[in-house]
Amino acid sequence: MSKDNKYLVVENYIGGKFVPCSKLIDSFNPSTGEIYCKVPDSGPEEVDAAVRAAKEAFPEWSAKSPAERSKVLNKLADLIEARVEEFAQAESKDQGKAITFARNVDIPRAAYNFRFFASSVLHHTNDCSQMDHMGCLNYTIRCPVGVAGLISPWNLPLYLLTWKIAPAVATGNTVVAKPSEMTSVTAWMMCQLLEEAGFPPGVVNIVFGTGPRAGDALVSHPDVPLISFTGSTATARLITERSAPYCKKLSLELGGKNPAIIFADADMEQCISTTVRSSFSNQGEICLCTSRIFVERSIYPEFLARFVEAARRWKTGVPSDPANDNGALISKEHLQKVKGYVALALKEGAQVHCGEGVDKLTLPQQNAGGYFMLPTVISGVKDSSALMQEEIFGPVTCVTPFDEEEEVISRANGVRYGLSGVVWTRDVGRVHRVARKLEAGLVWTNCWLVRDLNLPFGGMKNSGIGREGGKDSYDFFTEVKSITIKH
Ligand code: TXE
Repeated sequence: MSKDNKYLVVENYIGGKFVPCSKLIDSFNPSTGEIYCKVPDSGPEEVDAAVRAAKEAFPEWSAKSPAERSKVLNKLADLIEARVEEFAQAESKDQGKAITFARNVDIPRAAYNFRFFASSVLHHTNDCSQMDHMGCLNYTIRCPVGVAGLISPWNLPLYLLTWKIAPAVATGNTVVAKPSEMTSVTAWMMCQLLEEAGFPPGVVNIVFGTGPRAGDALVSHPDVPLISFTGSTATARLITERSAPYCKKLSLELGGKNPAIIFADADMEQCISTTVRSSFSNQGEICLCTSRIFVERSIYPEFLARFVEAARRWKTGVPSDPANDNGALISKEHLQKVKGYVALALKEGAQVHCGEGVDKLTLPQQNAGGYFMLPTVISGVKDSSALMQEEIFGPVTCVTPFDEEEEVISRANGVRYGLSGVVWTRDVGRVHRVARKLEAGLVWTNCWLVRDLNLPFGGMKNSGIGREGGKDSYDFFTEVKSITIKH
């Protein structure tokens, strides 16, 4: 770890040691627009060194019992939990998110990822079948794959990175991880705890840098047989292409265009507060955020009025202030892109009810250069509009009425994405019907973001390939072998 005169300087963590990088890139504090830290601009050389270290550490780590590995994961969870505040402050500065969100969601979940997989890896069993007529016994075993390549995005930096590292190392793999170049600090802070937790050198290696250089070097490295990626669909396509010559095992967790379907019998109070949260949490920068709200026509006017009122109460401001629900968006470019969707809506004749261009956000002088945007609610948008089709990944949501169950299912499914959906109704039969027909990997009813980590997480269509969580992570991070013994 190092610090130059003015900024934090993040270093790669390879083979149990911090290794400075000669080329650095700037990473910004989204709430001020100023440089927060300098991050390695790693390329093939650094990635190769990390892969070699991971390869070297693999035989010993994979030979340990799950219980031994579990102990190390639990210790790391303890160490993160003891430093929640330190990590939360850094995550909030680096990503722009509200400190309360970092404190209550990002960092506790990062620690829990290690705790969960430390425990779940102890409980898996394999298949066994007998063929008495052949005098054979068949059984399966699962072996770690080798060096796992893990690539994570900027929206939930430590949360999503540890969602990959924890199951990978719990199942006996060693890893080379590459966090987003825009949010490197908490991953680097975690590296400072790995030795104390008991990770042997080379089991967890973290290489920082951009996607096209460090990410691509990892994806196209011949000694990395598995890639777990969370990020955009466009990058996932590139990764699929680049890893194809090596037939790598891929898990792709991508974006969403998630609908909330609100029937007239919904508990309005609950539904409004949860839908505001599902639309705007973390500045709308969560792949599971709601961005299309379908409301049954009979309650549409009332819903819209109350929803807009509640969206206005969702406080945006300086991330370090615990009174704020939202902080700043990740970057200037991203802010412009998100605002561009609001401009497009106006051009298309839609109505903007609150937020961008309607309400004014007052910020302290030192945050004038920050990338802030208010929760924005739009109506009157056609289903074919880019606003209803593309992942905006910001605090913008569109509200539209519907008449029939079949109609709303078909409209909800009328996008390329298929990550998640929320259904609001008290009718149990309808819950089952709609959930079954929605083209989504996850469906919540009368709630949002409730996650049992034992259940599979992932999307259909352009939202991804594969599932992770519990048994699915175990399956993904291991190779199954069928063994037959003639007795
Ligand atoms: O994602 P990228 P970006 C969506 C969201 C957002 C858009 C762009 O719509 O607006 O994606 O975000 C690494 N080879 N989501 O540009 O580029 C990159 O360095 C290997 C959805 O940040 O996909 C980072 O570590 N790796 C989402 C990671 O991939 C490459 C979360 C994700 O970056 C690479 C984030 C390459 N060629 C954005 N290019 C979700 N599903 O949660 C980039 N990377």
